[in-house]
Amino acid sequence: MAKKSPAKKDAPKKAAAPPVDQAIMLQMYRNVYATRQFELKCAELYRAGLIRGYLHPYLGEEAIAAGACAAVGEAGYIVSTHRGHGHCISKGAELKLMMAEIMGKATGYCGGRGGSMHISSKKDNNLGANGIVGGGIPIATGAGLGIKIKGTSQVVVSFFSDGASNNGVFAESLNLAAVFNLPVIFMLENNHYAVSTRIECSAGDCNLAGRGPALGVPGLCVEGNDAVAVYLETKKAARRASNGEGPTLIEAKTYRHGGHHVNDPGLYMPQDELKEWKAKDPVIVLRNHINNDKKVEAVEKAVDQEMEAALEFGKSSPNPSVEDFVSGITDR
Ligand SMILES: Cc1ncc(C[n+]2csc(CCOP(=O)(O)OP(=O)(O)O)c2C)c(N)n1
Ligand SMILES: [Mg+2]
Repeated sequence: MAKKSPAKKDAPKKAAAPPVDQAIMLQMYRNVYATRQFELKCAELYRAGLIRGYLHPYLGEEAIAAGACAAVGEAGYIVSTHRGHGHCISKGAELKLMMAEIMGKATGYCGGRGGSMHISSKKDNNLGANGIVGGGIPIATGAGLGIKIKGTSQVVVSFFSDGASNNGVFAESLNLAAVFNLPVIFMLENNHYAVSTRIECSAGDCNLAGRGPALGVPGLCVEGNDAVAVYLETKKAARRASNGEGPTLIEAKTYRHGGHHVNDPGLYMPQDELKEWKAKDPVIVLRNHINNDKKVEAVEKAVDQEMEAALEFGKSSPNPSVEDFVSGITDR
C-alpha cells in the first residue's frame, strides 16, 4: 500500500473558491429573501381578505428567478408567468408598487387593474406576467426578434413551467427561435406539477430539457433550488445568445412549498417528497454558499424594513377611481 506523504497530510486545507462574487450572491440573496417574505405576507393578506382574485405563490422556487435575473442584468428582458412575483422582484420591481398592485390600489404598477398576474415594468425591462399558461413564451420569442433587429447584445429570459411546455406554443416558439437564431433563454421551471397533475401524467418523456435539441435548441438541466447554479448556467446561455449563437433551453428542477394557489392545501403532494425539497430550501442553499451570517442578516434587516413600508404603502393607498379604472393607462 502506498504511504501517505506527510507533507501532503499536514498541508492546510485550501478553502474552496466561491463560485461567484460575494456581492452577486448577496444581491441574489436579497431577491430570494425578499420574494420569500413578500409571498408569506401576501398569503396572510389574502386570508385576511385584503387581496382578492387568484394568487400563485412562488415559495420554494425563488432561486430560479434570482439566479436568472442576476445573470442577464438590468439590460436583459424577462417575460413572466401567473406565478410571477419572484420574477418581478428579482428584476428590480419595487415592493411597495407590487404590494399596492396586488391589493388593487391606484398606486400599483398597473394602477390596480392587473393584480397578481399582470405585473409589468418598463423601467425594469419586465415585459409582464401572464395569466395564460404558455402565453409568455411567444412574447419572449418576439422580444428576441426585436433585439436581433435592433442589433443590441441584450437577451430575454422566458420563464414558464412544466405544464406550459406541453402547450403548442412552446414547440412553435423554440422552433422559430432556432430558425432565426434568437437571443432567448427558455427557462423551464420544472416544479413537477401543473395544478395537481404531475408531469409524469402529462409528458410522454419527462426529460423536458431533451425537448430543446429536438427543435434545434440546446437543452440542459440545472438544480433549480440553487441560485448560484442557475446564475452560472444562465450566464453561459446569455453569453451564447449575445454572441449570436442563439437560444438555450434550461430545465431548472424545483418544487412548490405548497399547493397551486394560496387556497390549495396541496394534499395530493407526497409529504416525504415535499420534505426532501424543503431540505433544499433556496434560502438555506444560498445562505450556505455565502457563509457570512453578519452580511446575510444585514440584507434581511433591510428587506424586513422595505416590506413593512410596502405593506403600509399598500394599505394606505387609495382605490382607483371608477373614471381612472375604465379610461386611464398606467405606465410605470
Ligand atoms: C392556456 C391556459 N390553460 C389553462 C389555464 C388554467 N391554468 C392556470 S395555471 C395552470 C397550471 C400551469 O402549470 P405549469 O405551467 O406547470 O405552471 P406552474 O403553475 O407549475 O407554475 C393551468 C392549467 C390557463 N390559465 N391558461
Ligand atoms: Mg409546473
